[in-house]
Amino acid sequence: MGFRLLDNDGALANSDSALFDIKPGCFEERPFFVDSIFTPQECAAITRQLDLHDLAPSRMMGDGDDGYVNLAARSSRRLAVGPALKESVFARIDAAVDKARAVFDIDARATLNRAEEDLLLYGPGAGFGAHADNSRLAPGAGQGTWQLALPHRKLSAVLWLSSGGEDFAGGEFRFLNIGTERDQQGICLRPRAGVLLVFPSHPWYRHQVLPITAGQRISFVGWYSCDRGAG
Ligand SMILES: O=C(O)CCC(=O)C(=O)O
Repeated sequence: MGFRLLDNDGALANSDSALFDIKPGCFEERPFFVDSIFTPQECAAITRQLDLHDLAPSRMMGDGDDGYVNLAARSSRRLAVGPALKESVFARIDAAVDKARAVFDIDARATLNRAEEDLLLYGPGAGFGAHADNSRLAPGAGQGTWQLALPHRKLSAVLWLSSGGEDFAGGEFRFLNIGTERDQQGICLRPRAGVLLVFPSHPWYRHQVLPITAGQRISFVGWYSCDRGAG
């Protein structure tokens, strides 16, 4: 059965204190969207235009006043990217995210708007700890109870610019709660240059990036709000 993003998120979106329970060891098959939107050659051309030394700490959900925390040194770094390059890459990502709406049963009258974006670089030893893109673990409520922190994020999109096994080793993208009883480790995806992954930002799609053991892994990330049309 299709997964209704708006219905499922509605309760969470309306309250800051809404809690969302995921029990340990609880796996489900839920959809995500994968498409190849750039060729490896295009990815290499984009990478050549980046300054791989212009780095800042990356961020994730946390207890900061604005809902974020900066991550420690053994994590991905945020890369600066000029507006022209960023918009030309995101024009293609935005169009693919719009195509993905069918997978998530998003109402045709709703509009998806890119609300935030990041460009991430991972060197050897770096990874991205398990997290949900719009929620954080509720303080004192025990493992698996999540609290909505960034309600505007409804869909997450990740475009990989480099390939696992070629440009870097390790660095798999792992959904922790998606899969069946058979794959208790969740689903692990090996990034390929030019491939876009789209999934809902809420805690069912909790994910992590496993540590990179060699090379460099680069990804663009975008978060989309979903605004209902009038009427
Ligand atoms: O780099 C990736 O593949 C994923 C990044 C991520 O999980 C995030 O920015 O929230």
